[in-house]
Amino acid sequence: MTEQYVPPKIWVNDAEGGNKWANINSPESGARFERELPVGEHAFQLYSLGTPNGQKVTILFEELLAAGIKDAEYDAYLINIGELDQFSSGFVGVNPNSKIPALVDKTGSEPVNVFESASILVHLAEKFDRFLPKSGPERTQTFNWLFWAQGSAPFLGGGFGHFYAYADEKQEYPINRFAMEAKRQLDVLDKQLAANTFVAGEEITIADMAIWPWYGNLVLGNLYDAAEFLQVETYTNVHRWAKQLEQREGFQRGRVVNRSFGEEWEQVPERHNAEDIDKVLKLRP
Ligand SMILES: N[C@@H](CCC(=O)N[C@@H](CS)C(=O)NCC(=O)O)C(=O)O
Repeated sequence: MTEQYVPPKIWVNDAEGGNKWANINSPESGARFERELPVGEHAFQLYSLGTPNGQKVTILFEELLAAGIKDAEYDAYLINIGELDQFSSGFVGVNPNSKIPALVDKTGSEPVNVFESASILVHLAEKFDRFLPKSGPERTQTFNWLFWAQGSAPFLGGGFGHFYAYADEKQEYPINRFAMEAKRQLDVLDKQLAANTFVAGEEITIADMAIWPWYGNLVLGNLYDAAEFLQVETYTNVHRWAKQLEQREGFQRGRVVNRSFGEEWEQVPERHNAEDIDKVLKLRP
């Protein structure tokens, strides 16, 4: 049991606390230094990192390209959040919230800044009329599960993942609290996928692309080394769905973009054309 913490009357920024990620945190938003973002030749400029939130968008881009939509070509630049790239004036100019992913869409007369991963998914899905039903109950279902992902995953990542994998000191109370919530969420998803091929019904949608990077990676053993702790194999429907999506070309390609960590064959820090991914996936054993 750690020493009892009594919150002071007024919160103070205790920079001593935390771990190797603590220097990211600050109670203030905004740019910390001047630097422009690089710009490539395609109409879509993505600034991201291959974490689950980043993978959502690169999976959608690669699914669009795999569907033969050539106008979905994009440049993807690495934003290394450990190096504090998200606090450059250029990045903050696109996303005032300083979090990946962020997109600049230059297809119109004026560039459009798009941030928040779900907003980027909707923006691209509407632009290309793919993976988001135009109307009716299927569209509502897609939004239900897309918003479910955005509301739920922070408890998995910022809650469970933070205390189980990243915090220097392992504390029973938060780990118990968030393990319980992570398992409850997996159970919700498992029941939905018992009755449906994909999360929003019988067609793949952007909701699958938002949920797979978190919950698919988790049950496939790719997240936080927590598969055994959470007994993820008991969620058989989530596992079936995760494996099914893992086999798709767009998922295999999208999940490796903007990664500068993991195995050699899953690291494509920058992507400017299909070959950038091809040459790395060739190294896969
Ligand atoms: N709700 C945001 C969350 C994005 C997010 O949390 N990004 C993390 C990486 S996965 C980040 O950029 N963190 C950097 C920081 O907090 O400074 C979204 O869905 O786009």
